[in-house]
Amino acid sequence: LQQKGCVIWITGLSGSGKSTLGCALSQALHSRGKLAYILDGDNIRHGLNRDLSFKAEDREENIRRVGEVAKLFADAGLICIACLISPYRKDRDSCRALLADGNFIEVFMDMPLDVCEARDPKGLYKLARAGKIKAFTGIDDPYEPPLHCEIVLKHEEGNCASPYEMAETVITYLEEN
Ligand code: GGZ
Repeated sequence: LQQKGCVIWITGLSGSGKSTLGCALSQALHSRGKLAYILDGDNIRHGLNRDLSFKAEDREENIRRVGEVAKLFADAGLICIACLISPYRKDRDSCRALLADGNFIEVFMDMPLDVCEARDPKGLYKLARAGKIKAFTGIDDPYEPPLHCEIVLKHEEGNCASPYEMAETVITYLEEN
């Protein structure tokens, strides 16, 4: 098996398409014979991180643990795709620091809040606006967009790239770097 492991870290608001991109990317990699594995915040919070809430220090611990697990996958030679809101810049940077240079690829789902909120796939924004979920990212909890990340997937009005097109953008980056 000749494959260099790495971590593709997808960050962005709830409803910005992180998990959808993660799945499309994983499929595209598998179809090229690459081993990839998804770590999804929503799933991990039901298992490994079920003891963690959404207060700031628990989000930090959530990201720290997933960063360590992602590093283990990368050490094992897999392409680890992490899909978490990961709202704090310093926490993402700490995960980056665990990997060798070039092996942490940060992908920012640059999707405006109003678009995420209009999509509201799980009705969570509605609950947050009604005060039924507290500290919801983008509503009453911060999101710090990356200042320097490897890939920005920008939402263009009326010209929305499909998850497959976005996955190809990431794969092109991997091939060229
Ligand atoms: C943000 C929340 C919250 C609050 C529940 N804030 O879009 P989803 O529903 O399916 O995924 C979100 C998930 C966020 O988990 P992460 O582990 O990615 O978050 S973090 O990186 O900030 O630790 C959302 C749901 O959990 N969810 N309450 N208050 N998202």
